[in-house]
Amino acid sequence: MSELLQAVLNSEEKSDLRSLISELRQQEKKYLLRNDILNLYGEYCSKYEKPEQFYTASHLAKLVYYTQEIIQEESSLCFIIRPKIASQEVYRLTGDLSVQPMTVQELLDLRDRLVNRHNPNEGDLLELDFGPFYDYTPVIRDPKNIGKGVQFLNRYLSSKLFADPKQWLEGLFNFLRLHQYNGVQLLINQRIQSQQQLSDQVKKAISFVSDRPSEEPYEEFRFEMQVMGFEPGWGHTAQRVQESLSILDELIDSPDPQTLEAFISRIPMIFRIVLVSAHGWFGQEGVLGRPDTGGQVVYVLDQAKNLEKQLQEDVMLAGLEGLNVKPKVIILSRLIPNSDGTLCNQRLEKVHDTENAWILRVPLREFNPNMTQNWISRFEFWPYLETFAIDSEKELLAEFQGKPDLIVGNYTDGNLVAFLLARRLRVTQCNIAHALEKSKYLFSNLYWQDLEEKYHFSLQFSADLLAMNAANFIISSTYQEIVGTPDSVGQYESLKCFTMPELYHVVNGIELFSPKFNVVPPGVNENAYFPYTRTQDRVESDRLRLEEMLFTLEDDSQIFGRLDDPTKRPLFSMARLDRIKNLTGLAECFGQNQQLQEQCNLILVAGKLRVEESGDNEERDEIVKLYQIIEQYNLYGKIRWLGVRLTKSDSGEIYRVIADHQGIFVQPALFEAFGLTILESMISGLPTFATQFGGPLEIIQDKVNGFYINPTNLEETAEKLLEFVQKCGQNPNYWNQISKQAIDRVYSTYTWKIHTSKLLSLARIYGFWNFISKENREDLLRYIEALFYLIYKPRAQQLLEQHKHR
Ligand code: UDP
Ligand code: LCN
Repeated sequence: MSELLQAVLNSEEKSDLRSLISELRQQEKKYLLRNDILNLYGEYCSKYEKPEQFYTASHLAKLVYYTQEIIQEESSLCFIIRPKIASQEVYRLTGDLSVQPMTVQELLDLRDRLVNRHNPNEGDLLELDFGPFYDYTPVIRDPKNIGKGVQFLNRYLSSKLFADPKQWLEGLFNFLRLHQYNGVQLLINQRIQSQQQLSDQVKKAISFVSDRPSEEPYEEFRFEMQVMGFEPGWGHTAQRVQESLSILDELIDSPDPQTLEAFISRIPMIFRIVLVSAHGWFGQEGVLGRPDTGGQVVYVLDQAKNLEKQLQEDVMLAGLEGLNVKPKVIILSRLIPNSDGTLCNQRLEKVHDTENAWILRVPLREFNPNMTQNWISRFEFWPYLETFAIDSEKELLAEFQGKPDLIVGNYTDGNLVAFLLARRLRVTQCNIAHALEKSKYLFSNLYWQDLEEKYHFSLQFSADLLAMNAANFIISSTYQEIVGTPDSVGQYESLKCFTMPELYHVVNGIELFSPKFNVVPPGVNENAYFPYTRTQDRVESDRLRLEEMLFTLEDDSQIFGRLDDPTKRPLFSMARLDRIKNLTGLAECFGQNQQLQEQCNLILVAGKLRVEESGDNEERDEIVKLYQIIEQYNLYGKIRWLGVRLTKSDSGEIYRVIADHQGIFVQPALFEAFGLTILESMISGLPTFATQFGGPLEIIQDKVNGFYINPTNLEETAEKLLEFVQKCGQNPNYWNQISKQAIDRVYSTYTWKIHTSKLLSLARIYGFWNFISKENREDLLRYIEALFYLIYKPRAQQLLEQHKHR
């Protein structure tokens, strides 16, 4: 039984539990979430004047703290307890306070009953269980090591493999023979025919290169190396070749996991990468800030540029330049014929500042030109993914003149396409979620039927389950994206066990302890976003133009509001006008606090100014709401709302102009998966106040290089902002201090260089282990395929039929 419940029941706090339950029974709510439970407990303690110790440190306090949900039934209560990260226990507490553990199935049935969607014929509903497929793969034990998959895998598999030297050496030898570029053999050739020969020749080659000048270019001794059995790929100079061969020599004689990792990271095995970002406007100009087009596009573009750079560096270091090796990165997206002035109707577009990175756009088939010729909301995109993947496969093979070496999916749709492509092409699949929609909408699974018309979560959550289980590895931007924090559930964790009433029950949706998970945060484009103090890199005319645009320009077509006093400290925010971004919440917070209004102006860059110009449900609702708030709190003269689409360089300069005015960046999202704007504002030197719900909690260290806010508590948020502003008034250096620490935080932890070298190293290592251990995932992939055809596809087909009539 739960230790926490047990402790309460075995102490004198049992009677408190009884009275707390009686209070709870007065509540109308049948389903209490953590916040409701904490509030109830707080009220209980103050009503009965409980001492502080009882409120914070009693057994009951601990039970309350770890209880995520309570569901009220007629005569009993169901407690869902999360005693530690990534674990869940469920108990039924009866009226006489006896405790029975509940199975996952019982819990899911109970939830169905709660929404009157229970199927009385037990066993009638499909159960999805991915658990058995992980039974024979290694799992991490300690939750704090979740997200460090590759280190774990390396250690685990190495120890297994090295225990059988014969198998190990054979595997290594076969792996080395595998590599080619455009038909040209790399690493070793036919002159080396056995493992023994490999070992002998390596020693011979080491002694040969050791006698050469360390900086001698590889091309000058290429011929001698070939005679010994070695092809290009070991290094660009004598010294590098010697180092690589010495690592190999050590691996043959006395292998250990670190040496193996160092060796695999040098193997030239990745030259062609596909990054799938399927929905929305994918372009380099004029696309950001639209519904569905935000951080993912920024992330993928920056990632593509940096991957190319890293691949080029690796090619150079491996000594492959003489072979005319040209790494290629393709961003695969959809082609949108009616592209509203953007280049999204262009099949192929070169990525700026790269030699061989491209955006390849593949059109959707013309099921209904009204839909497929235009932008389609990400919530409606599902029916087109399979045919898009089939058509893209042909185009990719033609563009690459062969198969890619790695396919990276982005967001649910891109990840599903990545799965379909990787399955057909037999290529390593990597997933990046960006944001799992399930965490953004409360009860999105329980009430999926009511939300289906607008959001089609049945398709989205199914696609998430399929793609994440199929992926060879997953990269997440934060640890909490996987398993949350001690008091909040992670995004992947939320897909572990849930009900989709009348559709299916997920009893085990994902193995959170699997080594497939790796935390690799993104960076920020350091050419566009840099500290405001770097005046030599700033363009004076841009600064002046943006300063005018932010504070004084009168242009009703794209700017709303005139400031009474433009010199007041600006509170600034920039985001898409999604409900979850909560810019309306920020406006309300500002509206409610007179003192804050006296000290500051509020400046927002967001979406469109007019409902009729928006094609997105949530954006339209938010536009209406923002005007209502401005009216309700009479914010005229104190707020500016810019419905502008900025170029990349303008979006960088805008943060710096706000910093020139000693402004503050506020990110008030109700939930933010990661939050690139936070990196952008911090690197620019802006003190940043960001939501405590989601990724920002890991980016910012509270009160050191930024501040957390709880955007559901408007009064507290306003107070925090005001306190900071007042502190800056008393001590002008305070702003500078936070500003500097924010800049340092980004440069030390969030750079694309760190990201890409880690990503490529992961791709190589997972590729290596797939080859060596002949990991048999065919049963899992067959299960996933079956679910794709039996669940996903029929539902997608239904939606397509609806689209045909639009
Ligand atoms: N952005 C922009 N103009 C806007 C709104 C957003 O250029 O009107 C950019 C912003 O600079 C950032 C990205 O879009 O690079 C948003 O990324 P973030 O991760 O903060 O949020 P998302 O939109 O992905 O949820
Ligand atoms: C999507 C989001 O919602 C953001 O939180 C992320 O920063 C962005 O993608 C990039 O990963």
